Amino acid sequence: MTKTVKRGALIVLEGCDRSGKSTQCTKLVERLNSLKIPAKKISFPDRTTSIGSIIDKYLSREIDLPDRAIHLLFSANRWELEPEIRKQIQSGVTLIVDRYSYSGIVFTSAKKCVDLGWCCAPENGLPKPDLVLFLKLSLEEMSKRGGFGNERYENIDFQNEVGKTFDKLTDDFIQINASKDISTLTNNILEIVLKTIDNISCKPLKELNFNEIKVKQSNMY
Ligand code: DGP
Repeated sequence: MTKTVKRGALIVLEGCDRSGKSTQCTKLVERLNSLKIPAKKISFPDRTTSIGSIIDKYLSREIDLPDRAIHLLFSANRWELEPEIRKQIQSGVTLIVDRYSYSGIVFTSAKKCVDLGWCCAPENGLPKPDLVLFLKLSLEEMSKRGGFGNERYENIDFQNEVGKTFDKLTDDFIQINASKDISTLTNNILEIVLKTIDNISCKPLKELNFNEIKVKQSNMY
């Protein structure tokens, strides 16, 4: 008799720049692996693909692109990894994803060039995360961490706008106070992630559908 493999969980960490997402994703994968839970990290944008290399040039200001064009490229970057995401999840690997469709929607929407509905449309149908953790950091703390480089979007005014737009989109996010120290934060996040992994058992992976966005449904953790 063939043994059915329990699928992995799709876990997304979102938040403004400098909120510690990448560090927490890495630490989380290490902790899960040390508990013998297969887990891998994925980051968006994935700058290693050909679409990702155009995004990289855009972010480093080497090239300019119209807002709608770059929006669709960020989305295409997620779609090109979609088959791999499904494959990994079905083979039992939990994916810890550093940014996802929510960043895509919010960063374009914060430019105020197109409406939210237009920003959401290309994301519909991508695998829906089992859990979205939003790392929340005040603007004051973000500016203390500072260290913004020369990349596009790396300035406090725009990040402020991004934060406000994320606040409007908190669709079932669990909010995490990102001002805690790194290991306390990892412990907090791990606890929630382990519960999610336990709970998904036989539930199939769903698909994103932003046609009915729920606004303001978050709880501060
Ligand atoms: P990161 O590698 O996480 O630092 O992301 C690079 C920058 O790109 C960061 O300022 C956030 C922004 N970004 C990430 N995903 C998207 C997206 O889907 N669309 C847009 N417009 N910006 C994004």
